Amino acid sequence: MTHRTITVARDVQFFAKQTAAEVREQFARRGTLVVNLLSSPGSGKTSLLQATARHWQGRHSMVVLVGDIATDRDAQRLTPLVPAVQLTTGGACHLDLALVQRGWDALAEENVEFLFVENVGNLVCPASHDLGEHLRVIVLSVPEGDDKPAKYPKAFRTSQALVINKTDLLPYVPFSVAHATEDAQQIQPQLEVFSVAALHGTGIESWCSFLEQQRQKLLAVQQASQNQQ
Ligand SMILES: Nc1nc2c(ncn2[C@@H]2O[C@H](COP(=O)(O)OP(=O)(O)O)[C@@H](O)[C@H]2O)c(=O)[nH]1
Ligand SMILES: [Mg+2]
Repeated sequence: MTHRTITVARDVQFFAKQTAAEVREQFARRGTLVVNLLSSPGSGKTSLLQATARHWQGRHSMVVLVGDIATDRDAQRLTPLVPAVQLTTGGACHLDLALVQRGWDALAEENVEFLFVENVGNLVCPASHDLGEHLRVIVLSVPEGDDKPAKYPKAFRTSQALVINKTDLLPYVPFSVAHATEDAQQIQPQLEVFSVAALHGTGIESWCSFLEQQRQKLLAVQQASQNQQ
């Protein structure tokens, strides 16, 4: 049997990364901050979005694209509060850019300040897919254990913020916020950390202020680049 070696001189995800960068730029020009939420199933992504929507009601515009393998239950939970579209992957363990784009087109919303993409619950695959987001946020809940940052480093390494949720359960479950934070920041020193209990609205104000600041930064960069042209 003969062998041939083919040298791939280009990153196999080159075109996907290029498209994601273009999408990021388009949303920045519209003034929309795109936030990709990653976590294992049940950590509280939808609850965090519900709490965020309640906190901002009437003050900031947000929309949600919510990914799941099956059902539109999360979209049903969100639509009484904000425009939301369910993205059903039919088995795929993560969202891709094409599906997100379809969801965005289906929303047909204008002047959106915050676009949240709730990824499929999974701490592995979503970490490898750029959805054109400006901010990647990982949600870790207290009952999952504080060892998860060290066990799933890529998800934490590629995120800019960590939300520790279900802190109301700290008296009942062995979990050290300090330990989880230390491990996560060892992997990603720039990681901003928020402790919340989404179900009760605890800590939501600082989380929302952080998002508002991130959008202001995006607008400032956008303004500076327009002034240069
Ligand atoms: N005790 C407690 N439960 C929560 C909290 N946030 C979410 N939950 C519960 O955790 C479960 C999963 O939440 P969900 O938002 O669906 O998680 P997702 O799968 O990441 O979107 C639900 O039963 C929520 O009511 C919280 O802050 N404290
Ligand atoms: Mg959900």
